[in-house]
Amino acid sequence: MAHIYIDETPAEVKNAKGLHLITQSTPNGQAVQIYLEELKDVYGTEWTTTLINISTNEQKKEWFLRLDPNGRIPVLVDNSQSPPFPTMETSAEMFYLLKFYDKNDEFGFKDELERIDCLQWTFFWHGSGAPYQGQVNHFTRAAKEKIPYAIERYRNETLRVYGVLEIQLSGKYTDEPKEYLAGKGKGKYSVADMKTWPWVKNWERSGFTQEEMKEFPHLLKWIDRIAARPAVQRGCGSAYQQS
Ligand SMILES: N[C@@H](CCC(=O)N[C@@H](CS)C(=O)NCC(=O)O)C(=O)O
Repeated sequence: MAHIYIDETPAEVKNAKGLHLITQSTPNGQAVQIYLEELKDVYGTEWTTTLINISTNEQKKEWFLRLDPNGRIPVLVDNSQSPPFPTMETSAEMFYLLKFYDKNDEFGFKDELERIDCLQWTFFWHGSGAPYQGQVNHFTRAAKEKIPYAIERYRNETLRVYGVLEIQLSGKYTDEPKEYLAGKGKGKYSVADMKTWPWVKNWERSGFTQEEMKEFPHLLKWIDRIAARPAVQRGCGSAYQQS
């Protein structure tokens, strides 16, 4: 951990006073951006940011790989730890913030079973949502060759996981509709929602139709409910756009 910074590490990263986020405003970047903005509203949390452009492959350079061997944004470093502590993977970064910067569990839970509920919905999107919707974007937009089998497989899988979120939010099997993914009763806005929302809100950009989305009325209302939050708007806003 002592050698996470080298000469090539940008000064703004190694000299940051405390929390520093290296990001680009993609759905993965936005998840952590939104949580930091929420923490600012509750606790006045401060951090600094380095915006990178992943198309230049900055994230594959040694200075970056020393912080995140996976070479992907976002990365959160905390220079207030001794030695400085880097975290990779959005959900782990959010759980780091929950542990060290959200002392009242404002966006988490104190009850142990609700904590597990929050973990399971965060993991669900991390492992079973983001990778599929990411592949939809890749095979429909980025891939040089259009492969119908791959497009159909990942579109269907993404619609299936949207259906899982719809089951949870509609209360189909519990007779208790929820406003948020995790927590007792109607649920509570938490890192599970912040992890999931930046992807799902992009359903149209991922090529899903209004007709297809009609199957998920509770999910669509959840998208609007979260979109109305000022911190969410800032977390996806101009402060994170490359100039
Ligand atoms: N599982 C990772 C995924 C991170 C990820 O895929 N980041 C993308 C941008 S959204 C990236 O950095 N891509 C550039 C690359 O793969 O070189 C997380 O949740 O943090």
